[in-house]
Amino acid sequence: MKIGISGLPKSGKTTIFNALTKLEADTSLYDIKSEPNLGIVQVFDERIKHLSEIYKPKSTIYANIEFIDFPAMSEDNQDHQFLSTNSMTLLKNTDALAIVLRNFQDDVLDQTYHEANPEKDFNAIYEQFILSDLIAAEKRLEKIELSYKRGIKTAAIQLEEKVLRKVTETLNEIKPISSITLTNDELKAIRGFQFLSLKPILIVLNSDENNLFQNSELLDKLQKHSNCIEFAGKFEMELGRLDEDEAKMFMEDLNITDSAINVFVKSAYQTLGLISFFTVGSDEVRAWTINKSDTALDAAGKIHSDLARGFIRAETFSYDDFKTHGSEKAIRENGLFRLEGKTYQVKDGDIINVRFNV
Ligand SMILES: Nc1nc2c(ncn2[C@@H]2O[C@H](COP(=O)(O)OP(=O)(O)OP(=O)(O)O)[C@@H](O)[C@H]2O)c(=O)[nH]1
Ligand SMILES: [Mg+2]
Repeated sequence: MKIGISGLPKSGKTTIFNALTKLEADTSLYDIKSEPNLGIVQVFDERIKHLSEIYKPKSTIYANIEFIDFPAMSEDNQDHQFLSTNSMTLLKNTDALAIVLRNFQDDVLDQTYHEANPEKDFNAIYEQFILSDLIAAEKRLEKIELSYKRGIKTAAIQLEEKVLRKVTETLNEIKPISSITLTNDELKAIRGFQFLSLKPILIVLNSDENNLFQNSELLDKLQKHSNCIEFAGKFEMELGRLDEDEAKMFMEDLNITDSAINVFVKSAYQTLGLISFFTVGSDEVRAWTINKSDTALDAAGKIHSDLARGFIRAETFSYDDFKTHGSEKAIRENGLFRLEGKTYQVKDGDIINVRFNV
């Protein structure tokens, strides 16, 4: 899964990136960088750790998240090209965006930009996403008109046109594409555009350690736009450099109960509607990430296309049952071992072995 970290200049994007990845990318009050930072983080899962202890596999594979920390978007971009073409392509290729909003006071930043105003900043960013989408959609509509004039009028193009008309209408009302109800076919027709205002958004309120957890009113307002979490970015980044016991002590001082990455991952899975299923064995214990609504067939395809093509059934039991009973044998004896078909809706924590024949 790829998550882009985006936001206005000096909102603390790279600081949050460092806190999440434990990398040490440059943060600065003055310098402006133009290239993104990349980092990959394993998604720690207690369940995988436990399964690995029992199956003792040759390899244990956790899910991972790739973070891309983008250069800043400007606040009042005249030509709406808020990122270089290269960065824009990277941004569009993400599965979700984490939008960092500055909620800390800093004399230099207050003067150069304005005093921290997270809600205003969020709206400014969202408007840029909407404008960028609108430009792309309108460009395509012009091309479609040209095709029509040349006599090219396939069903696919007509569907695309119909959806793009809906899209531009909504964007012109300064509303995101995610606010339109679209069928799967309609979504497919515009998937290639990778519209920004269609992406799941996770808001990261970057507070000062002095005002952390004192922003409930603001959080409520932001929550209306999208899932929102609050970090003291700089403090979290510094915590990442301490050993575990030391970090724990400092966290207690600020009433922080969980690491930034754990809080982030939980919220990201929720925002994106994701769950985990596991495969186990003496070779490999592994976590897989799928959508909440995915079926056993989707899960099989996630592992390998052959498994979906030759799908026979999914031998399934739940991690919780496994934890309670301690072995696959006990799971079977207690009638908790299930044979599921293609349309079975996979649940978070299912342990699956796909029987297939190709
Ligand atoms: N007090 C305080 N300062 C912060 C916090 N987060 C970031 N800063 C400071 O703000 C400045 C900018 O931080 P960066 O993380 O580089 O911000 P950025 O959004 O990546 O900046 P650009 O990529 O240049 O737009 C640095 O001087 C940070 O130390 C915070 O939570 N509290
Ligand atoms: Mg940065």
